[in-house]
Order: sequence, then structure tokens, then C-alpha cells
Amino acid sequence: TNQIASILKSSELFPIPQGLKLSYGTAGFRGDAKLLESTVYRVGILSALRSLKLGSATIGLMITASHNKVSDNGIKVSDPSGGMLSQEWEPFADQIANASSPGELVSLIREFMEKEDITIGEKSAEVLLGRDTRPSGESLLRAAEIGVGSILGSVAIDIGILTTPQLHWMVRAKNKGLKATENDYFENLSVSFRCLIDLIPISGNKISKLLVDGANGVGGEKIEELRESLSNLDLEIRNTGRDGGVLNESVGADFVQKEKVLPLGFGSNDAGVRCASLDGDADRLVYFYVPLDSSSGEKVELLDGDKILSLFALFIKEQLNALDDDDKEGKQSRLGVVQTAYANGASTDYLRQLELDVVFAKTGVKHLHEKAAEFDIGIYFEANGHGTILFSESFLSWLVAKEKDLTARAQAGSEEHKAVSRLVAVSTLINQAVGDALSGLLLVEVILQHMGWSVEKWNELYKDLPSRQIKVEVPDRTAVVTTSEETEALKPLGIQDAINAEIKKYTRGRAFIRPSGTEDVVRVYAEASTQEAADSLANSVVQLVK
Ligand code: 16G
Ligand code: ZN
Repeated sequence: TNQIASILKSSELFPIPQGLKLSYGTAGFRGDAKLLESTVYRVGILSALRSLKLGSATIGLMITASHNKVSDNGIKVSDPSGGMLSQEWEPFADQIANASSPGELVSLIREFMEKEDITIGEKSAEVLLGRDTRPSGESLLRAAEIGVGSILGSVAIDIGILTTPQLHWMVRAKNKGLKATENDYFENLSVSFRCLIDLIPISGNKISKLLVDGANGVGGEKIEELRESLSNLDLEIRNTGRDGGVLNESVGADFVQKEKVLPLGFGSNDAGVRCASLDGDADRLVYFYVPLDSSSGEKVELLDGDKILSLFALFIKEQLNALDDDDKEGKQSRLGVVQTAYANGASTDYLRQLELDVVFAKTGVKHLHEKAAEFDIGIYFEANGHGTILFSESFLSWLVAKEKDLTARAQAGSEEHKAVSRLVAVSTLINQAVGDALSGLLLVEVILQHMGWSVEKWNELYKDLPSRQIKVEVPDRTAVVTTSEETEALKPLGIQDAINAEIKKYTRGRAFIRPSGTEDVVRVYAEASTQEAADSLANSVVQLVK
């Protein structure tokens, strides 16, 4: 048929490199950009099929390798909700990415379409294509376009250079029938930010400067655009990529969080100034500062995803407490937080002490997101700075109705009304699709102004336990199998007992191992009451893994 001919013809343009073996992994396909054209083309096909399967809903494709080096690239799919591709389709993604010939590709597609009951020709598919600033992005985007176009009646829309969260936001908005351009995204952020600023109880606080490290990527550029429409924020942006710096090279959130050092372009002259770092595609955010009393040169204090989560949780809880309980009509406000095994133990203690429901999920945004969506308000963060706040549809409509009701009863200036309005504004400011460094940064800034806090004061919420991460190269990382929250190893048999015996030797000791979802290594994490102890615990666990 025409359809088969169309795929056969276009796939001839993208032969699969010899020996390439890829897996959709934790967050899409990633690898050396030079090897990815056939993969991206095939994911283009998959995304068009996904759209057809879901009644022509808009699907998103993002071409990025996030915090990885500039010569790498990758591709991931956004489902109509703005969330990650349904895990049920990952095996099909793996199969077609690795199909060795056009013939095999076509038969895999036919088989899958039959199984999923997807028909071509009745409806049309729509796919939004975005990419980060990587030079390889342009030709990979063309490959994706050809892939989408090879499914008859499909439309690919190139929306250009974007942050990953912008793409997810636009896909979500489009499918909800809302305004969904980049301008709408910016307007949404600036309006809800303004609204939260206007609700600050103590006005007239002096606003201190924020230094932003843009990782020489797309985030710096976008934040500059956003700045035009923001007041009440004094921003200086460095590492925008225009000054010759290389994407993610000694800059960016991943670098700062893993190495616990200053990014390039920052130094002891910046002591005492609040700084934020984005990653290469602006879906991660961490804060840091150089202490004023730092005698030992450029020591850096890191405020990671756990600390951002704690700040958000504190603020949301404060607003929920201001709601009048009698009015709840039996509705419980359920605020929950989701962390991974990498969360610093001190942060978990702090959150529990706030009497919050703390649950754990497997590493990877899709796992945290799923668990957070079970709460009325669910906040999730990975220690690496990826996270957001999800509001359930039902709780949000309850809040909006409540806001109207209070206004009607002439309670517009009441504390309760303000708290409700703040929660509604947070739900529009913070990206409901995925973690978003831009919206996260605006929320941190407004909460600090609300509390009248400096970055040091925020940092004092709790003190991180010293920790150490080590990666171990092993012949077969799949030999390590963990429990669903990755806190304990089930295989190899006996290894967890041996790890537990090591942990026992340390005050506040905690350690775990897990196979990486993005690299061919086993990761070891350890924490304890001193840095020496954390290092030593990590090293003894490494010996057990080897
Ligand atoms: C990916 C994940 C990130 C996770 C990391 C773990 C997304 C969007 N990104 O970057 O959440 O922390 O993988 O990598 O899900 P690892 O499995 O190699 O430790
Ligand atoms: Zn990223």
C-alpha cells in the first residue's frame, strides 16, 4: 500500500549505523549526535502513531541531551498530558529504534498497528517538534519531520529552539484547548508571578540581586526574554552561550550539584550573592552561594532539589493552614511530597517534622510524577533539581470555587482569601507538565520575598548530611536488582546484608546501590555524619559491588 511504500522510501534515507543498540531508558534515547538520525526519524514515526492512537491528540518531540555534553543529543516524547510517553509504548520504541533494515522496520510497525488497532487515513496526526541549542539539533529535527511525515496525513510543526519544559507545557495547553504559543507561556509565568508578588504580606522589602548560570544553553536565552515582562526581580544572567562558553562544560545545574563547585564565570567576588543554576535544557534548577566568611577560597553552599522542595512545602502548607477547615465540605486537603533514595536524609527528617506525608519513588521523573499525582497537592523533586508541584483537577476546581465564594461574601481581603489566591496562582506559575527551571526559579524568588528571607536563612531550614556518590563500572549492571524504591538491593543475593553490616558501623549511616538508567554503571550513594565517614562508607560499598 501507499503507507508501506512511504515508510520504505523515507527509511532508506536513514540507515541504522552498524552495531547501534539503543534503549528508551529513563528519559528517552540519548547518544552521540552523529549516530542518532535513524533513531530520531523512527521516533518521528512513533509519535505520529501515538497521536493517531489517541484520536489525533497533539504529541510533542523534544530533541535534547539535557546536561550531557554538547556532542551528544537525544530525543524524548511528550504525551498529550504534557507528561512523559506512556511506559507501555517504551518496548515498541526500543524495537523500532533497533530494527536493522527498512523491511524489519515496516513489519514491526504493521504488527504494532494491528495490535493497537491504529488505522491510517481516517484522522490526521499532529506532532510539535522542539530542540535545544545543540548544533546537531537542526538536522535531527529534519529527520524527525520526515519520520512524522512518512505516516500519511500527519502534520509536524517545528516550534524551534525551546526549553524542554516549554515544549511539554505547550503540548499540554494545546490538548486542553488553551492558548499554547511561547508568548502564552511567558505571559502565563509573568501574570501569575505578578499575582503572587501582589499578595506578599510585607511589601517594600529591598530586592537583592539574583545571579543566574544559564549553562550556555537555551535557559539563559529564554530567561532573558522573560525578564522583559517581569518587575520585582533583579536578574543578572551569565553563561548565556553567547560569550563563547560551551554547553554544560563546567557550568550548569548538573555540574554544580554533582561536583559541589562554582560554575565557570562565578568567583569569590560573588560572595554572599544568591545564585541559581539551570541545566542544558532548563528542566533542572539548583541554587548556591559563596559564604561571605569563606576563608578557604571558593567554597560553595549548595541548595539542591531537596531544599527547593522543602521551601515549596513550607509555603504551601502555610497557605493550606490558612484555609477555614469548617468550609471544607468534607474535603481533606492532602499535601504530599515525593523524593527518591538520593534525597538527603536531613531533608526527609525535616519534611516529616513538618508532618508531611513523604513517599519515595524510583529515580526518573516519570516515576515521581506518577506518585505526586495521587495527592491533592503533590510536590516532587529529585536532589538533582528536577521537580514541580502538581494540583489535582478536583482540588483546583474546589479552590477556584472557594475563591469566587469568598469574593461574593465580601471576604476578598481576608487571610483565607489571600491564601486561596496564592494557591491558585502557584498552580498556574508552576509547570503542571514537568519540572521547569524557569517557573521553579520564579516561585523560589517570590517565596523568599514573601518570607523576607535571604539565601542563607533559607539554607538554614536544615543542614545536609555529608554524602558521597561513586559510579562503578561492572561487566553487567543488570545483575543489580533493587526494590521498587531503590533503597535496597534484592540481587546479587546477600549483598544487601553486607551493605547493612557496613552501614551499622557509622553514625547516621545510609547507603544504597542501583543500576544507572542512563549509563552502563552501577551507582553507589552513601551518607553519614561526617564527610570522612560518608566517603569511607561509599568506598566499602564500592568494594562489595566490584
Ligand atoms: C534522567 C532523568 C532524571 C534522573 C537521571 C538518573 C528524566 C527527565 N530525567 O536524567 O530524572 O535523575 O536520569 O540517571 O526523567 P541515572 O539512572 O543514570 O542515575
Ligand atoms: Zn535537563
